[in-house]
Amino acid sequence: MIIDRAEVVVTSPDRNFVTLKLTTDDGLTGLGDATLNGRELAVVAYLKDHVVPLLLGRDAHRIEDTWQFLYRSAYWRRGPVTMAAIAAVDMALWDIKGKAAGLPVYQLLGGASRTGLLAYGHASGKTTEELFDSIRSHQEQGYRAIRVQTGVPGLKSIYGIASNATYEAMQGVRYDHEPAQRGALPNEEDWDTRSYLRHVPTVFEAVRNEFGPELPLLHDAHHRLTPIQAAQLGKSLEPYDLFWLEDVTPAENQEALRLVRQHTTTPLAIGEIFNSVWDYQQIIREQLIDYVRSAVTHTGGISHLRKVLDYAAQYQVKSGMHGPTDISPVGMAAAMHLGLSIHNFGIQEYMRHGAKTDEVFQQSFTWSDGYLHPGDQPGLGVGLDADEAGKYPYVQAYLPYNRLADGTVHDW
Ligand code: EZ4
Ligand code: CO
Repeated sequence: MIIDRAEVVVTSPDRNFVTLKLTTDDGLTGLGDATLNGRELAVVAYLKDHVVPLLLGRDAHRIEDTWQFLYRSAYWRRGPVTMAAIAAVDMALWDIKGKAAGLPVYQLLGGASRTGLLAYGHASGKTTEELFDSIRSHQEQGYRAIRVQTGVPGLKSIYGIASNATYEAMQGVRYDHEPAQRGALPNEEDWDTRSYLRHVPTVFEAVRNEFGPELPLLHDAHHRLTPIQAAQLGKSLEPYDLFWLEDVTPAENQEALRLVRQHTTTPLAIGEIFNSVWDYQQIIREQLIDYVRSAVTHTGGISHLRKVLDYAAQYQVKSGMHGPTDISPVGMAAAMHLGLSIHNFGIQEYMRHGAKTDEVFQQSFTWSDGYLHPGDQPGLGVGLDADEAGKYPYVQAYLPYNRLADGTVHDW
């Protein structure tokens, strides 16, 4: 089982995706997701120029050795580009090993610890009315846990909102929020923390009054608050019993969460932009968070994220893997295999991909009654149709950014 071909496939059916495809001398293939939203081509270059030449001729069975070799021999460790590239190799090798064994990857990871993965979707609306419609439509699609984001009075555009206008422009294709915009330059959005802090608790009060106490509700503050503002938000949301409050402060400063934790019992989730166990070391050990938001795609693959989650398990911290549309179907499948096998699974984020994406990637996961399951195909259970992929060349796209009223760039 020697790796004798490694191809990097870039395709943009509904958005950009980067996929690594490895082929062994005995004809097995494996897929890995290397999509880094808005910086896709940096990972393509890293893979093509620096990783593919190192893979050819290696034993595809040696997943851990290949991981350590790519991580340590680069000398320049970690970072989103490097760790997405290593993640793709790791996923593709697990896919190949599963096919060689005739088993789905979750069986190789220890077998199923549960029958399905509770998933949450993204409800949003510029107004409370739009938000309620969106929550209802998610419940009709089977979601049993729902993230709530709304417009804030006085702000033109804000993270996390798919308004009815967006929905109509997309001809009803999807009601989820997709932040990356195609175009030569990123969109500029506006931000005002005080308006946000005043408004959000009123929204959760309205949602609880309308939908009752049972429905698990989540919210994402998207890195925009200082520690004391985050503490204030967590405290003001306590009456509405959130499943989690996500990314309250910019992720770089792990110590910030100590202050937040001293003031609120609202559960905290963080880490969608983290890329290694080192980013979590202090916040897990000090029990400053409740959920690990890392995606398999951005955290060095199944092998590394499993180590992060095993470490987290010692502190009763659970998984809450990132699953926006910028994680490809391959990355989502990897998340589902890992989530099914670990004991400390918490919840899986799940936004549906567009119809074109589902034609490029053949998938075998199931979605029923609010639960995901990766299926029982050998490997990850995802195929890539090269002809379909070839129809959609890369399109420049960026995530937006923020400015305050006085023009200062703020965290997006
Ligand atoms: O902004 O995936 O919780 N989900 C999120 C996402 C991220 C995008 C970035 O590529 O915060 O919407
Ligand atoms: Co988030």
